[in-house]
Amino acid sequence: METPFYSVRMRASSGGKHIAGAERMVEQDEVGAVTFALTTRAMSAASGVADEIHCSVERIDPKTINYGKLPDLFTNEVSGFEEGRQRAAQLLNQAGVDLAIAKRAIQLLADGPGPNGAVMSGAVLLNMKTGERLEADQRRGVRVTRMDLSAACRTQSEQQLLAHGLGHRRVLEALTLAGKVLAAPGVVAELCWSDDPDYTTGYVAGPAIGYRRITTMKQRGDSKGGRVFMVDTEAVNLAGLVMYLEKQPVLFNEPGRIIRHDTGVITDG
Ligand code: WAQ
Ligand code: MG
Repeated sequence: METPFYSVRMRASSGGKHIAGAERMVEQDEVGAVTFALTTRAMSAASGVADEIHCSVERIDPKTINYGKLPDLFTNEVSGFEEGRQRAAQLLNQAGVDLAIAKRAIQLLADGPGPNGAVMSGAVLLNMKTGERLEADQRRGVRVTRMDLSAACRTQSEQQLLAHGLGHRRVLEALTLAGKVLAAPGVVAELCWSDDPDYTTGYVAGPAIGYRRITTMKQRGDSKGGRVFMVDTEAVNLAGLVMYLEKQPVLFNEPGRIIRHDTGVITDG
């Protein structure tokens, strides 16, 4: 019998406001340690003292898992957030999104995409042709879950990233999430930057361009951020896409390449 996997998910809130979330997909003997690690992390979240932490463990049938390769990673050094956002618009455009829609996506994150400029706990789904928002709940958005790296791929990827000075856990987490999103039917591009006021690096990712980090997407101290997935609604049915993003287990068993400086060359994978 194949070894079962378990989806371990954590979300923490303070006064009803989402402050932290993370997830892993691991084999049985790691469930205890991972639950401990995620809970500990929620208790020490920089964004506030959690008054509620939910940690869930769910068995995954190994036959339902999709396997894949992580996207290639590139870094764009920019001098400030204005240049960063300009670069993001160009990259989104390279990924296949019209400049006007790309700018709308950037503005959404700059303003805070939730009600009254709030940060969402999940992502915005944006119609890449019309700029129309497609997510059912604009407070929560769509949360991508059930993705991780195989143990061997994690070890390799961690070493690779560390060697390039990219050992911050956010990098591998974002790369993993982007990897699942890029493999989604109908997703043409993703735009992301953190809501953490001290973390200013963001990225643009697309099936055609890989994972393109941009060193500055906002000013330090700015606590807005989020994710926007740009969707070709002619290529996918919305319910199917949301189902894939929220439910389909995806495990990466092959690391991508790390290219220190983005030369603007588009790779084919
Ligand atoms: N599914 C959908 N959206 C999510 C998820 C998820 N699982 N997790 C977070 N988000 C959304 C939500 O709106 C957050 O406010 C926002 O993304 C940012 O999340 O290469 O750390 O975890 O140096 O703060 C990117 C660059 C870092 C990493 C992104 O995002 C690098 C980051 P955070
Ligand atoms: Mg955050």
